[in-house]
Amino acid sequence: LNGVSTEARGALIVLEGLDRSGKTSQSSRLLSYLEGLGHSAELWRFPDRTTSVGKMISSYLSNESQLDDHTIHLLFSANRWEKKSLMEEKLKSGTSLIVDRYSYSGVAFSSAKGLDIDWCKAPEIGLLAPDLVIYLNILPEKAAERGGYGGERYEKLEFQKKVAAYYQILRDASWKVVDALLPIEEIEKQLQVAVLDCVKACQGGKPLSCLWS
Ligand code: DGP
Ligand code: NA
Ligand code: NA
Repeated sequence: LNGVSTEARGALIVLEGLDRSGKTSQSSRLLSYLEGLGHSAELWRFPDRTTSVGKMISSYLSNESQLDDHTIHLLFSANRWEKKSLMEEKLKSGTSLIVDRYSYSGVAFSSAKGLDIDWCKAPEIGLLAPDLVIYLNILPEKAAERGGYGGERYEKLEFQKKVAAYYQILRDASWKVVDALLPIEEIEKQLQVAVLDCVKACQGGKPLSCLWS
C-alpha cells in the first residue's frame, strides 16, 4: 500500500434542473444534512461568478454584454475547468461536494440554442463525473409560475422548454429524477436517502471517473 491513500474520498453530487426548479434551496438543505451527520461537505455552484471568467459569464447572463453562442459555451466550460483541480483535491481529501449545476446545464442550455450537442459535450470531456446527479423535474410552465423569473437571459418559457428536452437526452445511470412539485420537506427526504447512499458508496471505494461516462 506504499503511496496509496487509504483515506475515504468524498462524493461529487450535482443538482440539475430548469431555472426555478428549487435546486438552490435543496442544495443548502443537503449541505446542512451532511454536516449534521458529521461529514465534511461544501456547497459549490456553477457558474462560479467570482472568478474573472465567471464575471464575463455573469455580465452576459444579465444582458450587459453580448457574446457569440460558441464563445459563451466555452466560457461556461472554462469556468468548470478552472475549478477542476480544487474539486479533485477536495474529493480526494474526503470532502463531499454538493454542486448546484454542472456540465449537464452546460450542454442542455447551449444545445437548446441550436448548437450541435456533440460539439457542446466535447469541452466537458475529462471533467470529473458526478457520482450522483439529482434532477429536479418540473414542467417549464410550472417553473415559470413560481414567483416569475428573475429576468436573466435564459429565463423565458419557450427557451426553458427546449432546455428540458435536452436534459432528457442527457439523462444517464447516475441520475435520480425527483418530482420538484412535491412538498419541500418530501423532496428533502428523498434527496437525503439518495445522497447518503452515494456518500457511503464513495467511502467504500467507488472510483472517481471522468465525463462522459
Ligand atoms: P444560475 O446561477 O444557476 O441561475 O445559472 C444562471 C443561468 O445560466 C441559468 O439560466 C442556467 C444557465 N447556465 C448554467 N450553466 C450553464 C452552462 O454551462 N452553459 C449555458 N449555456 N448556460 C448555463
Ligand atoms: Na437563474
Ligand atoms: Na439557480
